[in-house]
Amino acid sequence: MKLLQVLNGKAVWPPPVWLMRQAGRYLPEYKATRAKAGDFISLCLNPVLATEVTLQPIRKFGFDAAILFSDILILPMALGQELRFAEGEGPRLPPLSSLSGLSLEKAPGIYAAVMQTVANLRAALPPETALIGFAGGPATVACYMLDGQGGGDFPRTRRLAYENPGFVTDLLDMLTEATIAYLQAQVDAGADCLMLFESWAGIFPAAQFRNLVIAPNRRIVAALKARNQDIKIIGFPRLAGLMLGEYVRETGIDAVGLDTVTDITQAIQACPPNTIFQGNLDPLLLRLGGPAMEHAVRRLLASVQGRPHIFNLGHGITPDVPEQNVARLMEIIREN
Ligand code: 1CP
Repeated sequence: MKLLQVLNGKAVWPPPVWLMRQAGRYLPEYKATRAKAGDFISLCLNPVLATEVTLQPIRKFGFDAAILFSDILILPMALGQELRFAEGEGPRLPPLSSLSGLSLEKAPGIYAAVMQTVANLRAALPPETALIGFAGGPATVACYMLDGQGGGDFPRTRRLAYENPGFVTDLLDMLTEATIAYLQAQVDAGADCLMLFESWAGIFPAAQFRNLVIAPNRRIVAALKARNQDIKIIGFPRLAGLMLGEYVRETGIDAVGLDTVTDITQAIQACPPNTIFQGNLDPLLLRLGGPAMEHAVRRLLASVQGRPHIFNLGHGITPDVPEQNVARLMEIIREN
């Protein structure tokens, strides 16, 4: 598996490639399967259909890795918080004001469905395609649990972090333990490596970034590595800015996802030597295609030549991306 070779520090060329949200609404076959499932959550919790949508982009484009089809908010749902996806508006949860009533035993069926999908996937995927298991980072998941929705800068979470830090820390402790168990179960079910999505890491000031993002991520990495000698974990502290180097150093993560705004050459300087990067092509370029995309892809490839690198976007694919641009992207990378 090229992805695992890179995560083990080998400079594979051309680099392995996968795309965040590679299973999604830009693919007509995804929309058809989602319609069959009824709604997004039912799709996530149906092992047969979730396996199918995970495999669709692998069949079509031959990515080097598949990512479990699920969502970071399935974990709060498994812990007992209500979750719904309002059509066209994203997730909605009742904003949390106490931890009572949340526990991993709350909804074991949810947990079991996800693990069944992981097992189906490992059995169905070609041996050269790595299976990535994932969870949201505790700070990012807490943002949705406390604010009840995305779309802004999580004002309730930001206030609570100052006004009731004990509550926020208790929630993060609980989520950290739940995330360790959830990711361990994915490894046991067949995930080849893991990714932690700290998509909203960048909303916190430095001191909170250390307590709420770095410390829980470090605990998760340490616990999983203590139990699984060779497990590799990719972190994605989106919009971490100048905190990126500290994040990589302190968490012990094996590779780090770069958002769109980060200059990869500066990231190389800010992080420990031999840090492995993933990303950071602007998703808008994948929508636009043509010379702008081709130029940026070649420039990114040139800047990582000779390094272990995972080709990806700086954030997820948007539903308006034409499929032929994804096919062209793969051609450019593979003709290198
Ligand atoms: O309508 C649909 O079909 C739903 C769109 C969709 C999809 C395809 C959502 C709703 N989630 C997903 C799948 C998903 N989400 C995956 C599957 C694997 C793949 O990449 O192919 C993964 C890994 C995620 C992770 C996720 N969910 C993140 C972290 C990554 C990121 O994008 O920053 C976050 C923040 C979420 C929350 C979420 N789920 C869905 C939406 C619209 C949102 C974001 C809401 C917001 O803007 O705050």
